[in-house]
Amino acid sequence: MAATDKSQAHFDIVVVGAGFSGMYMVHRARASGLRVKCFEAGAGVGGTWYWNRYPGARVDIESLEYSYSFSDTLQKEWEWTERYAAQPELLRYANHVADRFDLREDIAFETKVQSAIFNDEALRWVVRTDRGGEVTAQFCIFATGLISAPLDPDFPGLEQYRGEQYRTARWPHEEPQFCGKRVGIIGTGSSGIQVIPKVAEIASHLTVFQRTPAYTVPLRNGPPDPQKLVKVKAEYEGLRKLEFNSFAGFVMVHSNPEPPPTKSALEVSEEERQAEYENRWASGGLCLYYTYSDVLMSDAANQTLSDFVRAKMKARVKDPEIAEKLTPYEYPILTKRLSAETDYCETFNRDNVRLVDVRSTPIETFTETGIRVDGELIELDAVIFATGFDVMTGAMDRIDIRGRKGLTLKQRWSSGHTSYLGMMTHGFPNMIWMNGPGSQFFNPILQAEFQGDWIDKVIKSLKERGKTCFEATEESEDAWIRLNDDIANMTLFPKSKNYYMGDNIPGKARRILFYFGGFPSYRSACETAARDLDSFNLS
Ligand code: N01
Repeated sequence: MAATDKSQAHFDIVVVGAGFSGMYMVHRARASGLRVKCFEAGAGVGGTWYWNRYPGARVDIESLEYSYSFSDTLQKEWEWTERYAAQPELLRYANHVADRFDLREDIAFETKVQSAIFNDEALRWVVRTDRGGEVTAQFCIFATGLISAPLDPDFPGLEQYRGEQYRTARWPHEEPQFCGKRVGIIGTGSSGIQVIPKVAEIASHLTVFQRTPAYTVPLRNGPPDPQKLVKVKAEYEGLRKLEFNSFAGFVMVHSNPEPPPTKSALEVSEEERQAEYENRWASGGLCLYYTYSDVLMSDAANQTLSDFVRAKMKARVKDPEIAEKLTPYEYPILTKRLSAETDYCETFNRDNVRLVDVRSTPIETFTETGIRVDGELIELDAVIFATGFDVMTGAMDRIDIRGRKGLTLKQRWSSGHTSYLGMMTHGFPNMIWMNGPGSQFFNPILQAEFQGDWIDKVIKSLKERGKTCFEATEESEDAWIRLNDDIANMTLFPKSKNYYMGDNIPGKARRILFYFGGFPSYRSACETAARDLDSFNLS
């Protein structure tokens, strides 16, 4: 634990968070000669990959793509050992980048930002930390992560429970020992789906408490294809161009999928549609996002893909009753994040694994020794919570952030988050967030690079005009939010309960948290705004 920090200093930029976004921002700012200070709550860099170190944690975008593009030497030299890197390798990569670009010297670790308050007179942000430190900065940048604020487990009787408790999103550095133990896992989103097969292999018995079954697809991980590696490294720039011109920032370089068909799923024959789905399925991972143009827009088109995946899932599970319980029916596929997995469905063929449906019979209570459901006490030595996050807004919401005239961000967002270009909000001058509410749904590392460069460009522009502050106008922000809502309303997202709409947080206003217009249009909106600065109040 570092010593208490009572230092006071002024910086051009304060960055909150040293995950992939914060690390890039530090690098970018320094390259432009700006004085930058980054605060990070964890003891190391890596953000998501620092905290989520549970067994099975792994990325579902190919690592050749889920990696920085800003240094050609870095991307050519780094050797990924798997198509989809596991958490330890991603964390090694983050540390390598921090070392190679000397980022640590500007990062204060184990230091949590408690408040960021705008001083109207000095036109500066005053940032205070839990170590007693206070710094000021012209720009305050939140790189606090999009899926980084885990929900605290909230179950009746939990305080009585005497067994071990773990959260996937705050996994201990010392690996828990499950051998010979009866373990329970609550939650079957992407985290649960990754940890369940791993714990099933070790524990004497595993009970999975499932509320909503998820659509899952095999990841088909493996070592990178050596020929593919040579090809990608020879033409990395070309791959990055393709990614930045794609909708979501990844093209699945190993699977080399055909571009998404521009047709409707309903205008082709049953045979053609099945062949298309089979082809994507065989490629693995998130390839099903590459099917017909209307699977996220039309109920009937979506139904064809939902039915396809349900049948695939059922075929992997021996017991038809368990297969039925595991099969999702209550929401259209892709309106919750598709979970790419390894051996998830097969895990329920094991004798030591039991699936408990807590939708029809919810968890009644925890007791000292386990969990009671439907009148039955299930005795457990350990419970793992994989119960999700307060997505996009949660990490910033947990900090006391105040803009002009003391307006808190919580007040600003009380009837629904708002944002301009997914990076800022009116009333909070020179405050910018990365990969936060209203940002394009995109490969987060590449989006961090784009947004970091954009921030740098705007800062330079302000300087050239002799200005200190920029702040989104109310009108430009309203228009951005309306656009986000309009796009979402053309899709099926509002038709299911999902965290994209804020539905997993009681009381959170329902509004799409991402821009789903595709990266090219997002980039164009950002570039226009940076060019003429018309959509900002400058002071
Ligand atoms: O969280 P989630 P996650 N009683 O919100 C259940 C990324 N990610 O950590 O759906 C019982 O998806 C809840 O049930 P329900 C990825 O973007 C990526 O798994 O609300 N159950 C749900 O099953 C992902 O989408 C990777 O009915 C309760 C689960 O907990 C995002 O992070 C890996 C409950 C939460 O699922 C979040 O995934 C991991 C209760 N009281 C994560 N409360 C990869 O790259 C909640 N649940 C592969």
